[in-house]
Amino acid sequence: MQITMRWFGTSYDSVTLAQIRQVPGITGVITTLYGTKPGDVWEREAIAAMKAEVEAAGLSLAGIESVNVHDAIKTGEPERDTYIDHYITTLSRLGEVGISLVCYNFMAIFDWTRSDLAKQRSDGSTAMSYDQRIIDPMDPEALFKAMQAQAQQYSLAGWEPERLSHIKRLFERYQGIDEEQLFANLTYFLKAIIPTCEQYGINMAIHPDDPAWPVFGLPRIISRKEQLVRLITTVDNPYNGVTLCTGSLGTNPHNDIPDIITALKGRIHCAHVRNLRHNGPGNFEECAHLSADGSLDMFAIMKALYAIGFDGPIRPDHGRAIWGEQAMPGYGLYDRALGVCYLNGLWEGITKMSHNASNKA
Ligand code: DNO
Repeated sequence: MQITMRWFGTSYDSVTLAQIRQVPGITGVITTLYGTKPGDVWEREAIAAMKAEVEAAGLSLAGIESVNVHDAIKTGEPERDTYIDHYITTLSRLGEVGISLVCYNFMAIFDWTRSDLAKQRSDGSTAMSYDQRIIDPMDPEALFKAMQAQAQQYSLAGWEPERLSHIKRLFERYQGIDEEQLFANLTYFLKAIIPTCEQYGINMAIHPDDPAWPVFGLPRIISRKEQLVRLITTVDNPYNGVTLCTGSLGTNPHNDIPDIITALKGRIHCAHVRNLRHNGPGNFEECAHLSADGSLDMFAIMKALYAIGFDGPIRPDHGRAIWGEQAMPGYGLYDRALGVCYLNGLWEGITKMSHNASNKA
């Protein structure tokens, strides 16, 4: 596996590539081309410049998160074919520049959703949290505004201010789209782009729904094991894979993550590994990566990844805000760096134990 961190580019991130380089074991970053909207065709020169910037800092560009999918593709509107063509052009340019991993999601309207971006924790840190009882009385516009207000000056991936102005219209476009229709639109998209992925060797890694249940009555199709397995078997091509995000799948206590990892063997193209704490039905908060701080067994998760021979990029994910750091919610340097050290430690232990066991055998 390759240890990486997400980086939001020079203009948006409070964390620099030079800082990331000093986190033990990190050799690459996951980033995206800023200044583009879903549906845009990415310029080859801009992709190459982004890659060169990362490489000049002594890191590799391990993957793109995300090349976002235009709503017309998700809703299956007539313009979808044009936007799929754009997506294919972007993929081929990424491939020409040597990029082999693309993360994306197929969530309707909202990407990851939280009710609080800075919930006070008993250890004195703050972390992002979600409580369905807070979301229920809100309308989507109010949620959007609350997320923006709490994010202060930071731009939140998936919550770009320009989406707010047409949120009502977006909801209209999703009317009548149920889970089956959304799934059919996803497979239509994948079947169209897979030949390009094959040509350039690009792994597509869908990001699970976060939280892993419907919000505002919008359909959700990447929340559970059966849905993930259905996706990889319906478009049964090695390039059609998954981002194993423990913090997203883990929002639902019924999701057995090591079991999901085993079921997705060979199709997990990258992993976001972090912990969270369940506080009650529809209520969770993010926490330190350490197993003891949350509800997920991080050792079991890393062991399952090791057992399936996972060798893609892995990254810590949302951290707490600690030590007074001012940073984008979830994406400060300090707690994610602690997370990296912990994941490294687990992996080293698992690897050495397994080598010792096979030497004895
Ligand atoms: C949140 C992230 C998501 C993720 C996208 C992938 O922090 O995990 O925004 O990057 O859903 O398309």
